Amino acid sequence: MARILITSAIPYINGIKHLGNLVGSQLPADLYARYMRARGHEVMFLCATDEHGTPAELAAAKTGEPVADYCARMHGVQADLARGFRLSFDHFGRSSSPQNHRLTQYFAGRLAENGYIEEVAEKQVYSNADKRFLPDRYIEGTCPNCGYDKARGDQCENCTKQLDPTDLIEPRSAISGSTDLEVRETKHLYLRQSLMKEELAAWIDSKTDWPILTTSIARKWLNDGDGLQDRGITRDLDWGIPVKRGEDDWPGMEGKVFYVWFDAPIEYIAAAAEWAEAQGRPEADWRRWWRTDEGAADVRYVQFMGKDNVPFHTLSFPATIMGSRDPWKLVDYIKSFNYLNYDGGQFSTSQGRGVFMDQALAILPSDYWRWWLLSHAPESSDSEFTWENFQASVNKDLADVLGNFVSRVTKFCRAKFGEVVPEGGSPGDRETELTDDLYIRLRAYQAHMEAIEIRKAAGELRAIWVAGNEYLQAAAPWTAIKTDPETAAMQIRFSLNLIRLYAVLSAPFIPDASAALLKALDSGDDWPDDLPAALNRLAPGHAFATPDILFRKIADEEREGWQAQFAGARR
Ligand code: B3M
Ligand code: ZN
Repeated sequence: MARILITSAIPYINGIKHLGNLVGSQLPADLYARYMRARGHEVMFLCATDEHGTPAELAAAKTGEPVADYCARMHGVQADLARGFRLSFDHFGRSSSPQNHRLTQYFAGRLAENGYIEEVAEKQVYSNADKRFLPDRYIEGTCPNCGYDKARGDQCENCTKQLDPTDLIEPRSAISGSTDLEVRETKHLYLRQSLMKEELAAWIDSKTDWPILTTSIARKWLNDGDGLQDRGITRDLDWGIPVKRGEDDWPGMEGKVFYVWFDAPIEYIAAAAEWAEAQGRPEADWRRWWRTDEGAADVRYVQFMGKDNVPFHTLSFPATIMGSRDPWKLVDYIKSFNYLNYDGGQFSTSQGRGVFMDQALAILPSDYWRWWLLSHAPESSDSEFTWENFQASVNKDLADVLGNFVSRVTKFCRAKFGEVVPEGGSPGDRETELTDDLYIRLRAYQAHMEAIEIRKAAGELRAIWVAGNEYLQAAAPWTAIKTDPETAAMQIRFSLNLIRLYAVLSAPFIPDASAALLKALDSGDDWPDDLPAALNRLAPGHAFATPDILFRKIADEEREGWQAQFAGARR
């Protein structure tokens, strides 16, 4: 038994995530966590909401809530949706937690002690009325290029010209509207990751088994000029983790907070600490996942994320960990994803384009979405969601192949033998052949799951379902029963055991359907380590209940309706 630590990129707090976000991190991480638990490994699966930064402040300003209230509410919304999609986190934390405050300040202190923090003096706009420094996008004024009067300090929305706040004509505070602004000198902290370039490069080079997508992005940023520039890790915002050096105040850093990308990955660690607190467990229980000197040396740590998050996870966060010179666990494997597109374009949160998690669950249960998304995961390239493809996949894979097999077998059994597993004769050549075939397919399925080759795993699982259908078609117990009821009974017993096998193997992809099947069959979910034994698991005389329809088909009109409903922007 191994110990596996799994984290998914933590979703921003400002708004509900779309299906592209879901399939790029949380959902595949859940698949892997479920699979590893099913194989008997000890798993710690963590996620959280990413709550700091300007976007959170702006989103709260829009709804008129204090930002802390906004974040608490949206955390609840995201947690509910995660449950709706059956994401089996051991803990779904918050980057604004006291644990993350402490850890982030601790890391900053360690980095400073080890010479990896530089204090840099910068000139920045200060608002006397607001009594604070203003980030670029909190300054508004007239664009020198096009004359638009609501241009922001970082960019003009009208003509798209990139701006510096000092370029604006008649600049004013976006918070109060005050024009009483001045340029003041202020200090910021920089993480000197350039000092760790060699160390990071050697570390990346040692990861020969990582997906090309991950290492190519890491290498590009490592080697292409600007990639490993020292990064500012502090901001002039109210909402965030106050800049401290461990537990001590940091002179000159009053009123400043850490940059959201500095504290967000530290939340992976903090989420474990939050988990321990929520469970009423001692500190040692979470530290054994994260400190190699306190039990984590044998932990395998796997991260899941979209490709845009790779630079932070291959360079900045490892630099934070390495620079602490403490024995914190570094990631062992990074599974990254390309983008899922929506019907000829991109999913877009800002434009409300595509299907969002809440909308998806309002239409169909989570298994339908899980199956489509995972079996079309954007692994080797971007992939595309279309309603036609979704309909075809659900109708064919889930309803025709898996669903039909289950209902034909159980209904036939109920009609001819009652709701108990019939006895019948001994399995023959056809059953042995299928068992041999399934043995090979099961090995392949397991290998793909272990390698986190999600599409291949889904393909193998589908092939395993198909094999059962073909068997049933060829065995034709509905014909056999007329002349040879013993054989028909054996075939049905074998097929009922196939259903149980399918329920167990499919659980990581479609957990609800799997649980419904196992409940109907009144059986446990132990993994088929011994396949022939697993196919004998439901013994003659074992009672079951005929399950309800597992998956319904999507009709053309329904699909067209959704197409029309989701054609515009989200309202
Ligand atoms: N919140 C971006 C995203 O949701 C960011 C990830 C943080 S991972 C530490 O894609
Ligand atoms: Zn302009």
